[in-house]
Amino acid sequence: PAVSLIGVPTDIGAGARGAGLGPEALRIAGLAEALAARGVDVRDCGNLDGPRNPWTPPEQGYRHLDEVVEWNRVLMDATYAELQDGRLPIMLGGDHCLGIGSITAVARWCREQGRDLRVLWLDAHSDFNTSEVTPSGNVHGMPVACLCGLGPDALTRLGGDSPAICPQQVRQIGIRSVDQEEKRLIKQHKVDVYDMRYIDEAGMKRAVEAALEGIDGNTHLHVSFDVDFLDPSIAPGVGTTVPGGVNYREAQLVMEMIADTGRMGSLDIVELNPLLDNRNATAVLAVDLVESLFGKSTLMRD
Ligand code: DIR
Ligand code: MN
Ligand code: MN
Ligand code: MN
Repeated sequence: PAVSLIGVPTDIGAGARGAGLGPEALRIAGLAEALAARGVDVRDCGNLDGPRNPWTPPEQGYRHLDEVVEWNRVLMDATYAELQDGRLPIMLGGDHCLGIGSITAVARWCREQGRDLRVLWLDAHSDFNTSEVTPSGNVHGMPVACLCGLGPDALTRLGGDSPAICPQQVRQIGIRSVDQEEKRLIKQHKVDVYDMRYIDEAGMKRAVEAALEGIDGNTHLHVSFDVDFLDPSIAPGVGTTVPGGVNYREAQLVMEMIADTGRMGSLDIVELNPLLDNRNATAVLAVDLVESLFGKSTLMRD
């Protein structure tokens, strides 16, 4: 396989500064080298450029909306270009608002290629807020809603058509923090959620099997990996930690099961904030998990 690393150094949609340093933290943790060691052809496209963070309060339910739109426009074009070039884009975030641009591009490409898109959203949060219900105004809490057509035109119509995807294409795993009104929206739009209670009761294996059900050789899997999916004890380098998260073994299992499908076509790694980290441990763990996503087995079976 051939992958392209796209650095998206922004914290424009987050509630804490520092996620903009995520791309460099992932590079320093050896992401490109780890993939190359697995025989992957790696192109590092460097970092995208976008507006600086004005760090102003929300206006009409959105913080930094114009800047969020601009970053996502730039990312959408970059993602689409790498897909057109036959490569698997890996977005090095950056906060999770970037999922709007990356997935809008992936959805367009899949439509043009006649491929079925399935989005796996690995996260502590559902990211399904709208300006009416958001408790924070931070757009990193809204990307799934925007992609499904709920949000400002500038974001829902980033790729022209809206919605970019429908809720039935999304599977969420690891969820344990959903705001009150956001919960109502998730139920109303019937998003398929495998929350921590499901994982505790049925196990991660069953959750991932259910989330991957129905995929076939024509499926493009987009994995949107928010590192707060992981338990804070193993992944402290994130602005919005939530206790009770996915442990190391469960995380490896998810990644290996995704690798086994052979269908992953694009990946976001988001919300990594090295300012809050412990000697870059979270980026190192993310690289370990990406190795598993690309077929490295925990038991070194190959
Ligand atoms: C919270 C936190 N639900 C919000 N969201 C996220 O502000 O909308 N934190 N995504 O990572
Ligand atoms: Mn998220
Ligand atoms: Mn999150
Ligand atoms: Mn591994």
